[in-house]
Amino acid sequence: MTDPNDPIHLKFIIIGEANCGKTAIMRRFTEHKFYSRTPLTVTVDITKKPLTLQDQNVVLHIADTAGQERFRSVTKSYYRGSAAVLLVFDITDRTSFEQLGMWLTDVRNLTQTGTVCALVGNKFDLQLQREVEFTEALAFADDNGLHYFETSAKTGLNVEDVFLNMTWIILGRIKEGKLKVLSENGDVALIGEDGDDDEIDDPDKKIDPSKKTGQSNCNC
Ligand SMILES: Nc1nc2c(ncn2[C@@H]2O[C@H](COP(=O)(O)OP(=O)(O)OP(=O)(O)O)[C@@H](O)[C@H]2O)c(=O)[nH]1
Ligand SMILES: [Mg+2]
Repeated sequence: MTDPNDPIHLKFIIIGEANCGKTAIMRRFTEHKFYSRTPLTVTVDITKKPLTLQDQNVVLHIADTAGQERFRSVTKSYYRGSAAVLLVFDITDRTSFEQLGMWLTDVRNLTQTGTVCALVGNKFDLQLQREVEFTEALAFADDNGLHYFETSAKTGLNVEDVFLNMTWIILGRIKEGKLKVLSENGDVALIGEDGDDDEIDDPDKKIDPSKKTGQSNCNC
């Protein structure tokens, strides 16, 4: 890290099934507001959020992606260079949980080693209508090396925690020299043991999702 007054730009991406609350989480965090009716996201919306952590100024570039299948080929191009992935499902919608494996395959194939991943079970305020138990989601997160949070974009529960925790972890890795920021729009890359940057697109450095289900590129 250099001058703490110079902000570090980090790219976050929010993914998950349509209607699980990705946009609501992003707007709760950036605007402190909740909208009960929101239009579906078409491709990707990027919002910048400045914050200060550990005396370090940071600007998060948050990519809120569309969950609908028809936009997936476009949204896939936004994974690359993300410091953090927030993989969201709706705790009241079992299908959104059952699709997580498919989303994780994209994460493994499209992010670089070192990306921090969080699994976010949203709509906690509707927990009486739960279709996914906390323990089941936590077990899935543990099996796949993900941090697990339950949030409510409606009440604001844990929303800030997700973003701040992920930022905290990334800043720690940057301080340790394990990650470095490549450019102003928040791309990050691993610094290899020999001091060279890992080649992000090297397929040999990717984990083949068909070989092991319990692993991820995410180092969390
Ligand atoms: N009760 C409740 N409703 C929520 C919550 N989060 C989102 N919603 C509602 O769920 C609906 C879908 O939310 P969005 O944020 O638009 O969902 P999305 O994941 O961005 O959907 P796509 O853009 O189509 O991928 C909206 O009516 C939101 O108001 C929450 O925490 N609690
Ligand atoms: Mg949306």
